[in-house]
Amino acid sequence: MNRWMVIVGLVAALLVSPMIAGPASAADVSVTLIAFNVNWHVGSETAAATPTITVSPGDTLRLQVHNHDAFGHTFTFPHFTVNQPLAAGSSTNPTVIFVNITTSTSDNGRWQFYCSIPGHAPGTNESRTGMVGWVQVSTPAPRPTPGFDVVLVIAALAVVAVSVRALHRRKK
Ligand SMILES: [Cu+2]
Repeated sequence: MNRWMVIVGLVAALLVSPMIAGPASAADVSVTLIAFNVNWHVGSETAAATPTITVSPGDTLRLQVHNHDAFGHTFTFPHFTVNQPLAAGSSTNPTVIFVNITTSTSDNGRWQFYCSIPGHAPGTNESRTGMVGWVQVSTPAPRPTPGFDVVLVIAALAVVAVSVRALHRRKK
């Protein structure tokens, strides 16, 4: 084994190694969404209003939707055909509902949810204001499919074999 063989082998390994990791698998994304002061907040009452929740396609968004206000709201999410009433609650005794949303690549994009109580989220369709938030479904940076990885490994091994042979031939 000469040193060229080692060098070519190492270069090939470096080229191929980042491609061997498979695509990110679907995850459960748990989020607490709080209705408070006629705004949506993620995690706590004091978190910023009009939040954006980001998931990857294939993820299941497991929402716990709380109402801390002493009057009713709704959790209304047209893109995912969800429309659930939220009875009055309080900070110490919130009303809680559970909403699971499973995404796919066909959901890629930014989708608005809101509260349908008149005056809480004025506007129409995806451009309401006030008691609104968004779910951003984004595909992570593309990775080669597992089948393509195998092709790359074979190609890299072929490059090594051909290089080694060429070096040997030159020595003779
Ligand atoms: Cu409301």
